Amino acid sequence: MARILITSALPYINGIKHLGNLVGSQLPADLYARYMRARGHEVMFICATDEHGTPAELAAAKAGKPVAAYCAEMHRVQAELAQGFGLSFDFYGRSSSARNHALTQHLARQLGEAGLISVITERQMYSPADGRFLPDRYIEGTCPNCGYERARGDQCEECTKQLDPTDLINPRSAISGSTDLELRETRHLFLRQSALRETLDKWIDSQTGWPVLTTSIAKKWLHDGDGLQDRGITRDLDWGVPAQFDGAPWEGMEGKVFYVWFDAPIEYIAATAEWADAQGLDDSAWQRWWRTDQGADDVRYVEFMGKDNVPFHTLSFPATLIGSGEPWKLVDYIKSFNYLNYDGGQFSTSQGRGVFMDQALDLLPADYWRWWLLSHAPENSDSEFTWENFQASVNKDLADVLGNLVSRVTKFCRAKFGAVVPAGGDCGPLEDRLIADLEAGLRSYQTAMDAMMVRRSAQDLRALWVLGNEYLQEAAPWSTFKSDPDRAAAQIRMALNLIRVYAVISQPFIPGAAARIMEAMACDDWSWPGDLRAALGALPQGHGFDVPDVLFAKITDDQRTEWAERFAGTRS
Ligand code: B3M
Ligand code: ZN
Repeated sequence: MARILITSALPYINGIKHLGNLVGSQLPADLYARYMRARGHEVMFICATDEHGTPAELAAAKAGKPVAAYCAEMHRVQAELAQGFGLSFDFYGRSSSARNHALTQHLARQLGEAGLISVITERQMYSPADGRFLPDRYIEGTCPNCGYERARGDQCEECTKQLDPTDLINPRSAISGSTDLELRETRHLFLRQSALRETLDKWIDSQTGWPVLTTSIAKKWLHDGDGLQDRGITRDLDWGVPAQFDGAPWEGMEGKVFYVWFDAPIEYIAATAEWADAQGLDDSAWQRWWRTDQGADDVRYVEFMGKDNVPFHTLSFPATLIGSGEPWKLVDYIKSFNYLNYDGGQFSTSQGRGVFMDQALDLLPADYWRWWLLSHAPENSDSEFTWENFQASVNKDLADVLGNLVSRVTKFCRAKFGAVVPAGGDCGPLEDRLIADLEAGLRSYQTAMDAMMVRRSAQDLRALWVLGNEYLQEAAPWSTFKSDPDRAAAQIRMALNLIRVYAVISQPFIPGAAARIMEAMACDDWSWPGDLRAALGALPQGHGFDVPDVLFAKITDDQRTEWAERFAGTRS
């Protein structure tokens, strides 16, 4: 049994996330966490809301609420939606927690003592019209790297380059739209990442098997142009972790806070401490996941994120942890994703384009979305959500292949043998072949799941469901029953057990349906089928069951057309 620490990128607090956000980190992280637990490993699966910085301030202002109240409310909303999607976090924290304040300030102090922080007087964008400095997302303009016109002052979403507000061409205030901007002097703390460049380079080189998407982005920002830049880690904002603490070594930081991207990844650790606090456990409970001097050397740490988050996780966050000089656990594997597009364009939070998590759950149960999103995860390139494609996969994979099998087998059994696993009859070569095929298919599925190959895992799982359908087609118990009812009993016994095995192995993808199948089968043996032949005998002769209600309803053409129209515009 291994110990596996899993973190999903922390969703910004600034509103309900769309399906593109969901499939880019939280959902595949949940798939992996569920699978690893099902295989018997000890898992710590952490997520939190990312509550600081300009995204939070801008959204609160738009909602006309104080930032703290806005964040508290949106945290509840996001936590509920996460639960609605079956995201099985061990803890869903808040980056505004006391734990994160303390740890962020602690790490900054460590970095300062290591000589890795400098105080720099620099000129920042100031807007007389708004009466304030405009850091990060308070400013928009054209990306100097790729020409994207809606780049924000912290990062270009299009090419992933980290930016400073002063880098933007044709800058404008995101608050007032004012282009009357001037440069004013202000003092900030800078993390001397350039001093860690070689260390980071070596560390990345020592990581074997990272996805190309992850490594190529990291290497690009390590080596392109002037190489890794020192980064300002404080901001002229009110809301955030104050850039000071008892005995603060830095003057001129009064009234300033740490940059959101400095404190947000630290929340992965702080949220684990929040978890320990919530459980009434002491510090050793979270430190065994995060401190290599407390046993975290044995932990395998995997992070999930969209590609725009990769530079922060391959460079900035490791720079913080390594630079602190303390024995923090570093990530072992970064699974990153491309973008999911929506019907010929981009999903967009700011423009309200696409389907958002709350809207999705209003239309259909979580499993429908989980299945489509995971089986179409944007792993090797961007992928696209279309209503046709969604309808086709739900109807074929879920309703026709899996749902129909469950329904046919349980109904036929109830009609001919009663709602119990029938006794009598023997298995033969047909069943031997089925088991051999299932064993090979299950091995392939496990390999894909172990390697976090999300799409391939979905294909492998579907192929396993198909084997059951093919078996049933060939065994044809409805005709066997007429000539040899005992043989039909053995076939149906096999099929009922197969349904239980499907629930167990499909649970990471479709936990809701899996739970309903198990409930109908009156079984709570969720153990992974290590020995398939034995697992296919888990439901003994005479074991009672219920016929479940329709597992997956088909999406009709009318529904598809109606939804496509309803979600064609933007949400206000
Ligand atoms: N909140 C960006 C995002 O939601 C950011 C991730 C933080 S992970 C520490 O895409
Ligand atoms: Zn760009």
